[in-house]
Amino acid sequence: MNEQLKADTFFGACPHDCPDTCAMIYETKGGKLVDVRGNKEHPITRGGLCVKLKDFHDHHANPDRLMYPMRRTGPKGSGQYERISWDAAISEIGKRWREIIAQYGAQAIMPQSYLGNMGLVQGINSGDPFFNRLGTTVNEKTYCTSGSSTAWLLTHGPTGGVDPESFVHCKYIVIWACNSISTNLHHWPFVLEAQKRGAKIVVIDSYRSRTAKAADWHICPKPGTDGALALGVIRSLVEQGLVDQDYVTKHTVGFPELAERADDFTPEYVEKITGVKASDVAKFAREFATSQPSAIRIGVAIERSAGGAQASRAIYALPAIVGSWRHVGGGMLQLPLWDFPIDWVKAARPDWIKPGTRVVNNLRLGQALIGEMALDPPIKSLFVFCTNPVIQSPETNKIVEGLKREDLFTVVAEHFLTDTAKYADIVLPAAMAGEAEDMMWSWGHFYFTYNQKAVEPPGECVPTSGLWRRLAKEMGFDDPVFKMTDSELCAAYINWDDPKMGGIDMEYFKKHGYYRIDVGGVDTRTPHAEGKFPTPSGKVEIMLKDAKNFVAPPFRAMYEGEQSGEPIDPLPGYVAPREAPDTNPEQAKTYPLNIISPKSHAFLNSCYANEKHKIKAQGEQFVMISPADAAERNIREGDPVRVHNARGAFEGVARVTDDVNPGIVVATLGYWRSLNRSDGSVNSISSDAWSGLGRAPTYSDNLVQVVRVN
Ligand SMILES: Nc1nc2c(c(=O)[nH]1)N[C@H]1C(S)=C(S)[C@@H](COP(=O)(O)OP(=O)(O)OC[C@H]3O[C@@H](n4cnc5c(=O)[nH]c(N)nc54)[C@H](O)[C@@H]3O)O[C@H]1N2
Ligand SMILES: Nc1nc2c(c(=O)[nH]1)N[C@H]1C(S)=C(S)[C@@H](COP(=O)(O)OP(=O)(O)OC[C@H]3O[C@@H](n4cnc5c(=O)[nH]c(N)nc54)[C@H](O)[C@@H]3O)O[C@H]1N2
Ligand SMILES: [Mo]
Repeated sequence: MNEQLKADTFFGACPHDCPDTCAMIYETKGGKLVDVRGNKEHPITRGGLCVKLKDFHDHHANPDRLMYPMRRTGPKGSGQYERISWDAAISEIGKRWREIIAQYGAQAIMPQSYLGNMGLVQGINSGDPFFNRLGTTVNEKTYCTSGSSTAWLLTHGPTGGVDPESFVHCKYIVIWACNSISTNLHHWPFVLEAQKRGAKIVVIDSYRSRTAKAADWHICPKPGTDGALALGVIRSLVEQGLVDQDYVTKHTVGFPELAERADDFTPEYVEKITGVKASDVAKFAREFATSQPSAIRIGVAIERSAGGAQASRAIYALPAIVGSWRHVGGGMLQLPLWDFPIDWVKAARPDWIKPGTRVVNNLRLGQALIGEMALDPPIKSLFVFCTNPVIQSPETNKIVEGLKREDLFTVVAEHFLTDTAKYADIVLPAAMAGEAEDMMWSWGHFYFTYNQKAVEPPGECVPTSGLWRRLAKEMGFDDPVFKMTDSELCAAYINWDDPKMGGIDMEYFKKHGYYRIDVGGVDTRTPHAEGKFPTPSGKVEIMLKDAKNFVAPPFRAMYEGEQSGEPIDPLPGYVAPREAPDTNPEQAKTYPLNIISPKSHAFLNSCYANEKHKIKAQGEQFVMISPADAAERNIREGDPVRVHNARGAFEGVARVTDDVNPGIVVATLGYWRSLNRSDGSVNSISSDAWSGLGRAPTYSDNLVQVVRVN
C-alpha cells in the first residue's frame, strides 16, 4: 500500500474544470471527511492544493448544502421549497416527462450540463447515455475550448503537444492568454524552474494579470487582436530570415500561402490594430525563434472573440515555423487531453442519438427558452446538472426570463441552491467528490487520477451516476450501463489495451491513485521532432485541403460537429472583433469600453463564490478601470460602479489601476448575482454570439459603458 495511505485515508482527484487535476488525499475519522491534502508523490500536485481546494473538507461540510430532494412551493426564483422523498421526486419527474413526451415528443426535454465535475463517471458526459436513450434534444457544450480545440485539431490533429513537465527544458516560454498563477497554478513551478535555468518568460495578455506581473516581459494586445499580432510575428520571422526552412518544408503544409497573407501585417499596421509597439513585434519574433527550445502555453481565453479560432490557428503555426518542435520542451501546449485513451463513444453513447435529433447549443440557452430560436417543439423541460448557467452562460437575463416560464418543468441537481437551482421545480441534492468513486482525465497534464469514495454522502445526497440509475428505472430502460456500479463504470471507459496504459488495470489505481499515460519521458520526449502529426497529411496543416477532416472534442458536439457549419477559411488569419471601438464605432459611441471577464483567483467558475472566506479572499466584485477612463467618469477608487450595455448590467466597486490600459475594463467571473450589489453579474452583459469556429463564446468581444453609482 502507498505510504501516504493509512487505514483512514483515501485517494482523491480534484473534480474541477481546471488543467491541474490535482491528486489529493482524503483523511477521514469516524466516517467524516476531516482533511484534504495534495498528494506529495504526484509530480504535478506535489503536495500543494490551491486556494479554492485547500479546505475542500469544509466545502463538503458547508451548512448550506442541499441534503434532500425538494419541490418548489413559492414563485420561481423565490427559493421556497418543501422536502420530498427521492421516490416522490423521481416519480414526479417521470410523470411530467411522460406527459410532455406524449404531447410534444421527447425533444421537448433538454439536458444542460457542463464541467462542474469533470469525472468520467460523475461529470459532464455522464448523463449523455440516459438522455440519448430518452431521445431528448442534444445539448451542445461549447462553453470552453471548442474554438481553440477546433483550431488545434485542424492544425495538428489530436496530439497532446508539449508535456507541461518538459517546460523545464525551455529557454523561452510564452504564456499566451493564460493567467497561470490563478488558473494553472501547478504548471507555474515548471515555468519558474526553467526561468531559474535561464529561460525568459513572456506573457501575452490584454491586461496586467497576476501572471503578467510575474513575467519577464508583458505584451499587451487589445482583446481579440491576437490574430494580427501572430501574423505580424510571422511576417517579421520571414523578414528577419528566421524561418526554419528545413522543418517547414518537411513537416508543414501551406506556409508559403500563409507568409503571403502575413505580408500585409507590417509592424506599423500590427501596432495600429493591437496596440503592441512595432519594435516589440520584431523583438518578440527574434527572441522566440532564436532562444530554443521555445514553447507556447496557450490559454483558453484566446478563443473568446469573433476571430479567436483563426487567431489560434495563426499562433499554432509559430512553433513549426521556427522549428521549436525539434527540441525537448519545444512546441506548444494546448490540451494534453487528446492523448488520453478514453472510449468517449462508450462514455457518451452518441450512437443512441436518433438521426435528425436537434441540437441546441448551451451558449444559446436563453434564446432557446424564451422562444427567440423558434423551436418546434418548444423546450418544455430542462434537466440541469454540473452547471450553473445563470452565472456562467452569456446573456443571462434571457436565461432568467426563460427559467421563470410557468410552463417549463425544470429539474436541477446541485450542491447548493445556486442562482440557477432556485428556479427549479424539483431540486435534487448531489454528492461531492469525496462521496463517490470516479476517474479523472486531465486537460493540463498526462496523468489519470483516481477518486475513491472516502465517506458516505450526507443526508440523501446522490452522486450523478445515481441519477441515471434511478431515472432509467423510472423510464423503463434496462440497458446494462444503467445497472453498472461506479467501479465498473470507471473501468469501462478506459481503453486498457492501448499501449499508453502500460498494461495496468484498476488494481494499479487502487494502490497508487494515479497513472502517467505512456507518452514518452519528460526529459526526452519530442513528439514531433520528425513531424508525425496525427493529421491527414502527417504535417502541421497550416493550410487546409479538407477543412471537414477532424474529430470534435469529446465534451462538446460529438454529435453534429463543425461539418454542418460555415465554410472554414483554408488559412489562419485575422478576423477583427465584432465589438471594438476600431471596428464598431457606432456601438462604441454609447458603449466605448471593451470588457474582459476572466477567471477569479479564489473561485472556480461559480463554485466557492458562496463561501464567505473565499469571497473574503477574492474581494467583492470589482471593476478594474484605467485612471484616464475613471477620471473621465468621475470615478474614484472604491466607488460603486454600474457596468452596462443593451444586454444588461451589473454593479461592482471600482479599482482604478494602471494594470488595465485606457479603453479596457476587467471584471472577473463567478460572483453570484444574488450575492452581488445588484442582481447582475459579468454575464448579464456578455454576448451569446459565437466565435468563428467551434461555436466558441465571445466573452472578450464585448463593449460596455461604466458609470458611477451615486
Ligand atoms: N482560479 C481559477 N482557476 C481556474 C478557473 C477559475 O474559475 N478560477 N477556471 C478553470 C477553467 S474552466 C478554465 S477554462 C481555465 C481558464 O484559464 P485561462 O486560460 O487562464 O483563462 P482566463 O482566466 O479566462 O483568461 C486568461 C487570460 O487571458 C486574458 N485575455 C482575455 N481575452 C484576451 C484576448 O483576447 N487576448 C489576450 N492575449 N488575452 C486575453 C485575460 O485577461 C486573462 O488574464 O481556468 C481554470 N482554472
Ligand atoms: N464571462 C465569462 N463567462 C464564462 C467564462 C469566462 O471566462 N467569462 N468561462 C467559461 C468557461 S471556460 C467555462 S468552463 C464555463 C463553466 O461553466 P460551469 O461549468 O457552469 O461553471 P461552474 O460555476 O463550475 O458550475 C458548475 C456547477 O455544478 C455544480 N456541481 C459540481 N459538481 C457537481 C456534481 O458532481 N453534481 C452536480 N449535480 N452538480 C455539481 C456546482 O455546484 C456548480 O454550481 O463558464 C464559461 N463562462
Ligand atoms: Mo473552462
